[in-house]
Amino acid sequence: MTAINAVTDLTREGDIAVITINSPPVNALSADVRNGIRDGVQQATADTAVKAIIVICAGRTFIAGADISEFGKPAKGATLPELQAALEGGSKPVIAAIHGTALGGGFEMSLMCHYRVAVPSAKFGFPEIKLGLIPGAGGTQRLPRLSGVEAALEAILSGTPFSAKQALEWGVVDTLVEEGKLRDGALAFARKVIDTKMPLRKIRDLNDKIETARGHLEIFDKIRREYARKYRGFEAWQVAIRAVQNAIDLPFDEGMKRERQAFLDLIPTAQSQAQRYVFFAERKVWKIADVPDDTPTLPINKVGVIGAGTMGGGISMNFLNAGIPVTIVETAQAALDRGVATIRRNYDNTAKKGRLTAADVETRMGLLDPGLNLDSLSDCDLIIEAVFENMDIKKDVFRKLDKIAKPGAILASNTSYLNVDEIASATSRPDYVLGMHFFSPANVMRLLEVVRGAKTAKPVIATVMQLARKIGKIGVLVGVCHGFVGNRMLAQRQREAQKLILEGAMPWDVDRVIYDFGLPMGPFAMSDLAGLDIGWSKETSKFSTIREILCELDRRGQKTGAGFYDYDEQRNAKPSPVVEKIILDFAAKKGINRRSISNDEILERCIYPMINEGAKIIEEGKAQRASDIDIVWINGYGWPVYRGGPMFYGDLIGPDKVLAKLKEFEGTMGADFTPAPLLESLAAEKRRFQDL
Ligand code: T1G
Repeated sequence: MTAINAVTDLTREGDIAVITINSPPVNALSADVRNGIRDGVQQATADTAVKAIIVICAGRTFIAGADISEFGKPAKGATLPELQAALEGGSKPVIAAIHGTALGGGFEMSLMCHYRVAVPSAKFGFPEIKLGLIPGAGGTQRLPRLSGVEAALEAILSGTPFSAKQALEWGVVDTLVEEGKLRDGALAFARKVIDTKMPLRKIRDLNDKIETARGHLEIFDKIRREYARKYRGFEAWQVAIRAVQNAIDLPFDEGMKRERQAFLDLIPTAQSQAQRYVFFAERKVWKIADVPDDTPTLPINKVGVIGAGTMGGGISMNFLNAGIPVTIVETAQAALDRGVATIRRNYDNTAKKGRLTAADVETRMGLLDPGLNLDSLSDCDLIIEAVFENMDIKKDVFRKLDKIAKPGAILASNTSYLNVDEIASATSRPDYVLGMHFFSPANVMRLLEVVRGAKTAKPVIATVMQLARKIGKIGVLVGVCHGFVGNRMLAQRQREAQKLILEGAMPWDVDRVIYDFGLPMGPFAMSDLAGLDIGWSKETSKFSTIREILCELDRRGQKTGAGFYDYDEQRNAKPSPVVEKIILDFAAKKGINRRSISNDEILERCIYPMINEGAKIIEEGKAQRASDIDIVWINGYGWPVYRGGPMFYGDLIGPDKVLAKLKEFEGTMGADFTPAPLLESLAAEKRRFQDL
């Protein structure tokens, strides 16, 4: 065994050279790994006794892509074109032996080899699009030559890995070897290559699949139509389509050259920087400073859910999906039946779309135990309360639960605003109480705000974070404050939106700016969807806001066919002359001189106070880091991933510019815009939220 460098070694099995890469955690194609492969292949090629070369990885996976942390930094080590020359351009057959996930640059590196073998569990894919990039080492030129153009476009634009079985069908891999016996299987295949004198098969020379697509521009029109909605506001997807089109229209080397340039041009873009930031931010959320990875966790084998309404039902489905039995409790049979029926209907709809079998539906429903008696929760390991958002009601429920639940059971509230410490104070076990704030629809939305109470024990935190991962959520640890992270910042935007429509804008102006910025909908369309009468009642109504007046007029949102917008039968929204008049009259009565308000002001008034509130949240320690806040907004509120999140956006604009604008607004509109001390210091020290 010869050590090529710290992460690569070379061994000989008779006349076969085996280059083994060992660079945990995912053998990313870092400078060291690239150097190791290049130097290993050159050494093996120079060795006259060697007839074939195998490239294989140690650890849990084949190369899972370029090392994302190297992007944007000065290039070092062997380049990808150099690797191509050593592999594809070499004089001896190179076989890539693949297990785990061959992704991005790792997959491309394997396509530079003459042959590929894999274990059946291996996966292949181009996730670059999720990083605001395109494959930059031949993926857009080589994959279409194997899989055909449509399949290649699908793989590159979806970023979703495909199976080894699919790879075999497409000729991406030449054979599948026995699971767990990759090295032996690769050696046997190399033996066959040598003994049967198989040629140096270069994918670059395979043109039949691209020739059949030549002139069929409809392929690209169709894929553009298909992805236009999903990629509204994104840049890289159009660049990817262009690159694949080049594979058809241009000679291979020209296509490669243009792909490389397009890839290099995308790296410094704000979108790719944002999406790469989010990649690491999504992995940081799980790291809790004072709750180390080896903190003991509690077994969660049975869950109780109180309340079978929209939230209770959705919450239950997460655990049923993970094979965890759920006891769901309601106060009335009718409400219970309605809740259980909704869960079954949701599963039936998923089955209709072919994403579940009828048996899967029955398995999940079989794990659900509906009841009207709280006592049935006495053997649950975790009980989640999802009742009406009222402190007294919640404290009453927790008081009862405290008597019923077994020792060591975790009690969680799905409150979206209320003080979890006060709820915990209703029990004798505040160390086993925390918030688990799901987002509607709870079985779909990925975000879970895990609200840490003042007394919540570390094993309870560790247990719930681990459970979040198990039910497919991204858990973000937040502290107790009104509205936690997401809703607390949302309140800033909603407040300004309400003020803007009095000062001169119309609801549809504000919504258009927020929609064009990249969010799925603006504040007023969102209110209409949720219902304007949440927390409103005729009894308490004082006609003090536009929303109250609309409710009085039974314009309660989409559900009544009218709210801030008028809705047609298909629920398409259109600006409402009725609302326009209500707003103008209301402003006049308030003596407000309306003025024309620019789109920039609308955006800054809606977003900058959110960034400012985010700074306060960090100051108060209600979030561990700025990127956690960004993960909350991307996964809970539809903030576009290509803008990285409110705090990343604040860094992009510059804390100094955000501060200056807030001060300007404060000067004319008062304390709603008073900058957070943290923002002041970041601006003064020319630092960013990311540097914290
Ligand atoms: N670069 C750097 N670090 C990476 C990495 C990568 N490509 N992939 C993973 N990590 C780190 C990650 O941050 C974490 O670190 C640890 O590895 C475990 O990851 C030229 C341009 C492979 C499916 O986009 O999808 O190639 O938090 O927690 O859930 O065309 O990681 O422990 O410190 O995610 O088991 C394309 C990204 C790059 C693949 C494993 N490749 N990775 O998932 O573990 S662009 C990707 C993944 C490219 C070329 C282009 C997943 C995984 P830490 P993890 P996992």
